[in-house]
Formats: sequence, structure tokens, C-alpha cells
Amino acid sequence: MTPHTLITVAPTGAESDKAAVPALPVTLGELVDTAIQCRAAGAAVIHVHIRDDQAQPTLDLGRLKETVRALRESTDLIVQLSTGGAVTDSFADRLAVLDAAPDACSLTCGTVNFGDGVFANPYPFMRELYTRTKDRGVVPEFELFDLGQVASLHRLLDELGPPHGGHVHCDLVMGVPGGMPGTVAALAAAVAALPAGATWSATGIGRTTLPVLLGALAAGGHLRVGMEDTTSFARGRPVTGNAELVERAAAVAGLAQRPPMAPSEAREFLGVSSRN
Ligand code: KMH
Ligand code: ZN
Repeated sequence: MTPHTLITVAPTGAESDKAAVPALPVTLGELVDTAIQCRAAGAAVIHVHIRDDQAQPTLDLGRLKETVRALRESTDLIVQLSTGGAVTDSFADRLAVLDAAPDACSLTCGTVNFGDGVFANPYPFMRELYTRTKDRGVVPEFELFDLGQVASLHRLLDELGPPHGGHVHCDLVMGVPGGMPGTVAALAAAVAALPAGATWSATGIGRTTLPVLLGALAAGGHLRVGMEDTTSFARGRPVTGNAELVERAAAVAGLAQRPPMAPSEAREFLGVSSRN
């Protein structure tokens, strides 16, 4: 039986500018409010990037720890910290994200052009990050921006074995300028290449959001939505908040007879231990 739908919300990202997108949650208060609303709307996981006092992306460890604590206090969402950060972040700072002791983290499986920038994930960095997730008991989600990254995921698992929690869950990030396109054909090719037994979510950047959402549900996958990936709800209509993107995903998942998973079910599904 196809399970309920895992909905991850990625509310902030590192790319959008608060001045241009006023609804983007950038302060801790805005992030916590967003998390509470998105939990109520059907999210089970929150993929977190944080900002500094100038609303610029940061990997400041003190802020990351405070963010993890605040999200845990106010919701039962699985807290997944981004180890991708911004394209300008150093490998050392990205590895240090795990010191904030999240439930889960992202782990991108290769380097990809990212607009005019480069999102660098050389294999030795992947290996070091993966090793640390296992040492710290953090559950990685394997981010795949391109089909070639699926080959690096196989290499990682062949070399170092299964992740903490024992289950491989991937996230196809589609439609990034430089990565795989947000099409059903690319989705099907990537899913066919995943390791046996892996589960997956998908998200489409910008105008690929809806085709990827519909294709992922039709193919038995799970969903990531949020203002990290799209700031338009429809043509010419800006997103007013992350919760409306989660509400839309939950409504379509319900139509597909696969309503959202609660966080407790998602913990079991992903191999994330429950909090005491
Ligand atoms: N901001 C992108 C350069 C992740 O969170 O792990 C990388 C990213 C992936 O968003
Ligand atoms: Zn991210």
C-alpha cells in the first residue's frame, strides 16, 4: 500500500531577498510562527536555513542551536538543518552544522551549477559529511539535483553503508538552472535510478513546482514545498506565506487518497528517533 504523504516545508532558503519577498520568514520569531502554521497545514518535516540580523544567510552555530531548540519547543516537526547553506559557505562551516544536533540534515550528492554560481559538493566532502551524520546520529536526506548525483549516492552507500536510522530517503530538487529539469520525464529517470528500497520526495523550483508536485504524487513519491523553492503561488500572484503552499500540497495529496503523514509517522518512516 502506498503510504501517506510526507510533506516537508522549506520555508526560507538562502537565495531570496527579504526586501523583494516580504513574506519570507527570516527572524526566529517568523520561522517559529511559520513552523506552527505549516505543522497545522500538514507538514511533518521542516528544512531549515537561517538568516542573520540583516536577513542574510548565515551558518552561525549559536543561532542554529537556538533555532533547533525553539522549533522543538514550539512544534513536533522533524527538524532538518540544511548543510548546503548558500553557495558562498565554506565546507568547514557546512560540516559544523551537525554540531547543532538536529534530527536530520540535507546531504547533496554532487556539485551542480546553480544559476551563475556553483553549489560545490565534491565526493570527499560528501564522504566526510556522511561519516559525521553516522557518528552523531543525524538522519541524512540525500538531495539530488541531477541524475549524475544518483551515481554518487550509490557510491557513498556502497562505500559506507546505510545511514543512521537504516533507511535511505532522497529529495529530488528539480528545475534549478544548471540541474535536471522539472519534468515528468526527468522525474521518472531519476526515480528509476535510485537505490533499491529508497523512498523519495520531490520539489520543483519556480514554475516547475506544480508539474513536479503532481508527477511526484502520481509516481508514489512524497512532497517538499516552500518559499525556498517558489515565491509565486500562481502566475502573477506572490506567495503570501509558506502555510498556503503546504495547504495546497496537503489538499492535492488528499485528492490522491494519500493524506499527509503526521510527524510521529514520519519519524518511523524516516528512521528518526523520537524525542524524549
Ligand atoms: N542554497 C543552495 C545553494 C540544501 O539546503 O542542502 C543549497 C541548498 C541545499 O539549499
Ligand atoms: Zn535548502
